[in-house]
Amino acid sequence: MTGQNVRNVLSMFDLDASAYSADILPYGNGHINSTFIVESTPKYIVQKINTCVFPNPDGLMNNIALVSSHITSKMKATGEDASRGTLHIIKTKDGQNFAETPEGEIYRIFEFIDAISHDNAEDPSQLYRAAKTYGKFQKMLADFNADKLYEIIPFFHHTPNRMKTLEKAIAENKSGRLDKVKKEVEFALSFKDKISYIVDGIENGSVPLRVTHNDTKLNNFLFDKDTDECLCLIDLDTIMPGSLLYDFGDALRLGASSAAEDETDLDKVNFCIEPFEQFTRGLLESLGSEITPRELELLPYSEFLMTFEVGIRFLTDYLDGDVYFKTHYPEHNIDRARNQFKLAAELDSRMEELGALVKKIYSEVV
Ligand code: ADP
Ligand code: GN1
Ligand code: MG
Repeated sequence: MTGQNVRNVLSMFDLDASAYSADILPYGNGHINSTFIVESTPKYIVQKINTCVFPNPDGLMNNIALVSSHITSKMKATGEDASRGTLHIIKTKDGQNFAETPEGEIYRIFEFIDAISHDNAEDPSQLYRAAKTYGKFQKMLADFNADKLYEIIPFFHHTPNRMKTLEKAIAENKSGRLDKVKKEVEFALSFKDKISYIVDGIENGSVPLRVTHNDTKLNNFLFDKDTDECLCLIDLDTIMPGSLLYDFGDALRLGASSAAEDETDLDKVNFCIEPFEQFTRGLLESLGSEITPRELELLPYSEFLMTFEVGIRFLTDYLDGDVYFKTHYPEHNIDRARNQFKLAAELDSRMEELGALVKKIYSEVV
């Protein structure tokens, strides 16, 4: 897709006049949508929505509109400036939350939030600040009526279901790549009995359903580019009822890794305890005794599980022929899977130590 396609789309939206002739450049490192920045004053973020992943743009954009306006009102009520506190949708000239081109492509535009994201933590204290932002996000949404939300991707973090999808991909071997990944498949299947603790908790009520973000990887948090203050969580595409544990684990799978998600030198891919400690501290300071005993107990496990889960999703996509995640070269998905499996194995072996650390932090802050 070229900047010209995006430029044609701009005329459908109600923008500052300078935007229509400004430079348009690809932006960010998301794996799902195609993101561009419009270099006008003010700047804008334009996204072509991936309709294979999000086939209901109406439901998707309605969720984002509801959640972002809820957050905006909460912030305004406490006298805070919401302009960098959540996403702000720019409507089309006919008042819609997205535009459809004659070719059937779906685009949306947000105000550009003057801030940056980090693909990996550069300093463990970023995780403390991210956790505070997450805690605030969670609190602001505590009285949001989850029934208003369209369930964007059912079973999104249902790991046993993700395992079934992997097994189907193995059986079908659509890409013909199965022989190359026997070791990874064996690794994935060996964890089959250890992947249902969160869904079991939801079922038996020990893990409450909350309105959760469901995609809290570090580059979905924005930070002030000068002060590194953590400002907000973006990428609200997967807001749905879910578990706090999904968001905790997903934030740390990259936030507490020593390397990028696609680092191929696995000796460089290690779990770092300090960001884990910082994020846990920030979250527990924010949520206090609102966290249930079972949630507390499963915090370390959730990081293992979210790392393992996305590992099996990358492996599944590799076997399916790279149809879901954006890839930049043929082996990208399997490199990501190996990277996440290395971390997952390390996390699995450190559960006791991390459990003790969580207990210690809880006793200090709550
Ligand atoms: P994807 O769903 O593909 O991950 P995101 O919505 O996360 O797409 O956007 C990709 C990246 O673009 C983000 O990681 C962030 O760096 C940047 N970004 C997205 N929206 C905004 C915004 N409104 N203001 C500033 N940066 C943004
Ligand atoms: C995708 O959209 P993005 O790049 O923030 C994916 C997440 C994965 C992540 C892996 C809707 O996140 O679930 O954890 O890639 N989002 C969707 O990096 O599938
Ligand atoms: Mg993203």
